[in-house]
Parts: sequence; structure tokens; C-alpha cells
Amino acid sequence: MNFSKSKELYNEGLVNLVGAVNSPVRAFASVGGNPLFIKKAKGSRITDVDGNEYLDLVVSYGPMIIGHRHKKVQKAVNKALKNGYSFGASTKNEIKLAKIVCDAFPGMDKVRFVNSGTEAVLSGIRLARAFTGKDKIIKFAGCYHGHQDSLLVAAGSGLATLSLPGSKGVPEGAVKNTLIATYNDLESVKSHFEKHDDIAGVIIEPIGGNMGVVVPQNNFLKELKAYLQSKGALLIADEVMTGFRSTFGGAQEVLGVEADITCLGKVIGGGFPVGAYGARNEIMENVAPLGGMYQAGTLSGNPIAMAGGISTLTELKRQNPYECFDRIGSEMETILKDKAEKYGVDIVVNRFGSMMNPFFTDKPVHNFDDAQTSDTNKFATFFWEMIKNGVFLPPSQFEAWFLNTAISEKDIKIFEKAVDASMKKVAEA
Ligand code: KE4
Repeated sequence: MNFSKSKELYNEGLVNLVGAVNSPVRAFASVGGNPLFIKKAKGSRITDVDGNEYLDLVVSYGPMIIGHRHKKVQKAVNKALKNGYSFGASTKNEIKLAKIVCDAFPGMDKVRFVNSGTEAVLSGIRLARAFTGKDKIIKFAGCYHGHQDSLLVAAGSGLATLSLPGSKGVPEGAVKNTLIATYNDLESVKSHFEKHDDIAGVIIEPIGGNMGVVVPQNNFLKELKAYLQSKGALLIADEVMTGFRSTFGGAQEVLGVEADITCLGKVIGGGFPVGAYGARNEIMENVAPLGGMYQAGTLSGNPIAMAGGISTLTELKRQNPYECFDRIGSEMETILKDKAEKYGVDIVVNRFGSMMNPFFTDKPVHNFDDAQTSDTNKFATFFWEMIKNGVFLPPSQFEAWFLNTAISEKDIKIFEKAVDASMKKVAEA
């Protein structure tokens, strides 16, 4: 395979872009080599600037759930463009998308649109603090909720229950109200409530997607919600990745749990920049202009992005692909396990519907520590062999793979052939 044009663009990009990218994961640091530059995509396929075509299992880290450049989205966005791009005033499409979103989430009477998942989560956290009058927030190690200061934290050493800054430029003061718990471990949440009486809430990815896929075990979400209710604290579901992907609504619906505040992104914009947060009226009425919690945005509810979201969710609802996602996901999971066994490679595959990934470890993966037992060198070998066999994966062991409704039986055959070659390569490495 020829990657020469990607290499040229990478070197050119290094001049004015940090690492030649606008988001770190795209730099391929975890897998080595130069990042691919993409020219175009259609349906289940993506094509790089050298003309190499791939089955796309990144799908922009979730948004392109009905495949790239769907004709109904193209038509809706082209129509919206004819009326103008942005007005700084409200439009009908915002009301339309708000109804679709609120109808899909039982716990959501009202929603506020923003421009990214990060913005949705930082607003949701602020709202939890505004509603409860308390400052502390618990998050789970390995969950990622965007790049706001207060959630870029690293676990304190030993018994330290308070967090340390997880990034340069994050002052200690920004994380002093952030506590860290262990996913699937309710006791680790309770231990914080035993020490602190000013906890506003707990934020969680209902299905972990940023450690690789980590699935809640043994009614963890249900027990967490019940416990928080008993303590007068809020459950904040970060469904930026799972919203409308786990089902037409949220993973919380599949898991039988209703969050107090829900944060959304990715799919609800269909590839255009849309984030959102929402809750029942008594909580949302704290948001300006109704209440004292301030949040604003020049391009919030942008009419072009709204058209992208409305057409994507409308087509997604029409297709109702969730059983198909489960069937295809199960088929791909079996292929991974069979080929790993064939070549004697230790893997564990975690999957929830159309989110999945293999971990190169022989241990079950139920939290971030488990995930870190994976052999990232084996993943890197696997990644590049999959590229050479026509499958584009997220370039990190700790990212979820995403299915989309354009995946065909022919794509599954490509996937099977690529996994066979890649597992063989890992075994030989
Ligand atoms: P954005 O600000 O990237 O739209 O959303 C942040 C965010 C919030 N919550 C969850 C559960 C998320 O997964 C994300 C962003 N996900 C990453 C993938 N690990 C986006 C890809 C990237 O950072 O380039």
C-alpha cells in the first residue's frame, strides 16, 4: 500500500498544526507511523489521500452511524444552506431536533444544544452543581468526558481521595472538587460519600467507551442510581458516545436506569458540530434565561448542524437498526475470537451493541486497570495489518470501534480476511 501523500501532508501539517492534527488521537501516537489523511468517504467506506479505500470502523468516533454522506442528510443540509448558515437567533429546526431528542429520553423534558460533547458535559456538571448547591463531582477512572479542566484528572496516589491534575495547564484548584471512583465498583463510590457531604453528583459513561469498551456488570448502573437517590445526589449520564447508538435513546434505557441529567453529542449532529444536555423541568429551569446557571454559545443550535442532526436521527429511527447492529456485532466478535484462537493470540472482546473492541489480554476487562493489562504493542501490530488489509480502526487500544448501518455482508468478508491476516501477524511478531 502507498501512503506517500499522507506522509507529505503530515510533514506539511507539522508547520502550522500541532502534531499535524486537530485532535491528539489522530496523530497515531499509540500505534506509531504517520497518520492517514482522509480524502472522502461514502457509506461504510473511507478513502485516504493516496486512494486507499477502507472499511471504516472509526466513523468519526461515532457520529456517522447511518454511514458516510447519506443521501437524505445531504439533501437536508443542502436545503438548509440555501437559507443561510447562522443567524444568532432561533430557528424552527432547533425546536424540531429538541422534540426528537426529548421524545427519545424519558428523563428529558428540556434540552439545550451546544457545539460539542465537551461543552455538553461541562454544562451538565455546572447544572448539577447549580441544582444541588453542592460542588463535588465523582467520575470513574478510565471514563473520558471531554477536555474540561475539572475532569482532566489523574487518580491521587495511595489513599489520596482527591484528584491530581491529569494534564499540564490544569491548576490543582480546578480538580479539588473532583473525586475518582472505580468503574463497576459501587463501594468505591460509597467511600467518597462517607468522607464528603457536598457531592453534587456522579458522571458516568453508561457503557464505557474510552478505555476501550467496558460494560457495566451486575446492575451496576441501577444500584448506582438507587444509591445516589438515597444520598440526594444526581446521576449524570454522559451519552455522548452511547446516545442513539445503544438504542434510539440512550444506553440508560437499555440498562433500565433514568439519569437526572443526560449529555449528548456525536450522533445527534450526524457529523456536524452538535452537543446537548437535558433533564427534567425542575432541573433545566435553572438554566439561563429561566434560571441563574449561565451557559451560552454563538453557534449553539446552528441551523445547518440542526438539519444534519434531524435528518440523521429521522433516518436512524426509520431504519431501527439495533437488532441488525447486534447481529453484525456478534458476527464480528466471533470472527475476532475464532481467528485469535486459530493463531494462539490472547484477546478479550467487549461489546455493547454496535460498540466493540478486542483487548490484547487474557483477563476480563471490567475497569480501567483491567484494560491496562492489554499488550499495546500487539495492538499496534494488529492495527497496521488491518490497515494493509483494508480496515480502518481507531489508532489506540483504548478506543471503541463503531458499526454503521451501511456495513454489508461484503464488508464482513473483508473484515474476516483482514482479521485472519492480522492475528497471524500478531502471533508471528
Ligand atoms: P467532543 O468534545 O469530542 O465532541 O466530546 C467529548 C466526549 C465526551 N464524552 C464522551 C463519552 C466521549 O467519548 C467524548 C469524545 N470521544 C472521543 C473518542 N474517545 C472523541 C475523539 C477525539 O477526542 O478526537
